[in-house]
Amino acid sequence: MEEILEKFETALIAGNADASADLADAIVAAGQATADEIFAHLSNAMEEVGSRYQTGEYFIPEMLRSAEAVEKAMAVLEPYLFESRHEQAGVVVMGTVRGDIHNIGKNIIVSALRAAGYEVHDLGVNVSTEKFVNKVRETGAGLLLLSAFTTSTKPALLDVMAALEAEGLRGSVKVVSGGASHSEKFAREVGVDGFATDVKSTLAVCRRLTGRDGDRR
Ligand code: B12
Repeated sequence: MEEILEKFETALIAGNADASADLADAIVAAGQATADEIFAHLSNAMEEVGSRYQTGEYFIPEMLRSAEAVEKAMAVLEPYLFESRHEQAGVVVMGTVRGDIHNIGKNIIVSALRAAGYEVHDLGVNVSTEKFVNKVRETGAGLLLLSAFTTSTKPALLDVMAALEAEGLRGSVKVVSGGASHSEKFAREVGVDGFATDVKSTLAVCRRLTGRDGDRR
């Protein structure tokens, strides 16, 4: 199994969408890999892509090809990952904040939360404050997860926090933020309830904040 997962990681790094989807099929057919193992390889691959970009080995087109490979693979893997779901863990609204279009890390967290049993309403990228607030109200979500990858997103995050307060929703929804170039100090300054850096810590924060019953419905 480990060999298929290694090949899967390599295909993602290479941005080979067809091979990634085929290997995802092989992972599903073998039926042995756990959700944790799959997410670890996905994250490793995208971290490697990020560092190749930073060292100048990769440029924007290569990153976009890897992003597409992740998307194609996730389409195959999501039903398999959901099979491990036993209970409804809570309702989550998630999106990347206004002015920011990064979505790879967000999509990984969305899939991980769904695999862990959360009902996730993914609003996409460059999401306005109004859209976040309306979705939280409409779904009765107990958790709002905000992805923010550039430091210039701080005003957008503060705006969401202020709007939740103004709309009387702050008491009923726990807010968690995360994303590259986002530190614990930054999260504290924004005033969110939790911060996390990867799949494992995000699931742990969500569990802690909801006590597994964060859903208000
Ligand atoms: C890929 C990438 C892009 C791609 C995005 C493609 C896509 N579909 O997402 C493209 C090419 C479009 C892009 C554009 C830009 N980018 Co860019 N990008 C990256 C890069 C290399 C990798 C990001 C990534 O996907 N990482 C892999 C995933 C798996 O990791 P992740 O995103 O961190 O997500 C994990 C965690 O953060 C966490 N997580 C994610 N979301 C959340 C949410 C919550 C609630 C929680 C708890 C956890 C959590 O879990 C995820 C899984 O482990 C990073 C550098 C880096 N090393 O991160 C720069 C980076 C984020 N980009 C950067 C910049 C500056 C830009 C641009 C402004 C570049 C430009 N000059 O045009 C534009 C911004 C456009 C915009 N308005 O948003 C900077 C931000 C710097 C800063 N301090 O603000 C970075 C850090 C690069 C750098 N060092 O300069 N980028």
